[in-house]
Amino acid sequence: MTKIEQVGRLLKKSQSPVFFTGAGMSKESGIPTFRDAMDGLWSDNRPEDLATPTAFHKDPAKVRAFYEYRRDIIRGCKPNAGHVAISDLEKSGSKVVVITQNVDGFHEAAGSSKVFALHGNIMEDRCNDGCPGSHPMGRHASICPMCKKDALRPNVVWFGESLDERLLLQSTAAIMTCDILFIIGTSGLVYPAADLANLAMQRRFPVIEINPEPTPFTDQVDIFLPGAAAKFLPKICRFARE
Ligand code: BJW
Repeated sequence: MTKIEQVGRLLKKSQSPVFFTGAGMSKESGIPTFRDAMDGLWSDNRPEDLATPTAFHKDPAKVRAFYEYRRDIIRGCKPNAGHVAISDLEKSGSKVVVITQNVDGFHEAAGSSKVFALHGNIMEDRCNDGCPGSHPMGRHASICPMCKKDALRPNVVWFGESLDERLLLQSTAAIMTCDILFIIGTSGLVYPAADLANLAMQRRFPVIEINPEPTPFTDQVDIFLPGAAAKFLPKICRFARE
């Protein structure tokens, strides 16, 4: 039996799979990852220069320009076969939960209904001064519609900022109660998200990782599929639905 068949069989038996995804999930959509050496988003930019509250305070124009650049990339891309495979699995009756670190909204766009987007949504803005709510981003807009201050920023979580506590609790609960976990396309270097996957390592359910490169999780998972998410997921999910 191939590894794909093996994983497909495990997924077929599962009632409550969780997919924990990172930037590699959207790589085949054309969105660069964060840390890939050759074409990562930050291979020319240090994260601490762009994705921190301090950076925004120091140079809001530079940070906004970086996010406009990223939004333009996302507007030109769409969910790939991997996102669609996960969504189709849910449509076939499986109680799928997606926990994603990605801010591109592609799991939702592909049709997944239960998505915990831990690091926010890049296509929305919110007020950096704490006005409630988020807004669909306006191109190059920076004035908060509520307080009228020049304080709009992307609705994402920067280094040093806390993640939404409710989302973290819901994600933890999903991992504690799932019966199979997929860790897909994440370097596992950013916390507290990485701790969700670490939590699963004390489990009694299978953990599968899909990534072209080994990560800190690889030695602890049951099955490692070395390669692209968009290549493996359609085959695995199709097998599980048959
Ligand atoms: C493929 C593929 C293909 C390629 N198919 N795969 C504990 C220890 C140490 C530090 C900390 C700690 N706890 C907290 C911290 C501090 C910090 C942190 O984690 N630092 C580490 C970097 C050391 N964390 C925080 O600050 C967090 N907040 C927090 O802890 O609050 C509490 C607090 C408050 C105040 C003071 C102190 C603490 C917030 C973290 C927010 C992260 N935000 C970002 C940016 C989002 C906005 C934006 O998009 O600009 O989120 S950083 C960036 O990394 C982004 C990602 O979601 C995240 C994870 O990256 P990911 O997805 O893993 O991508 P890559 O590029 O790293 O990896 C891609 C992978 O795909 C690779 O493995 C490839 O091989 C693979 N791949 N092609 C499948 N086709």
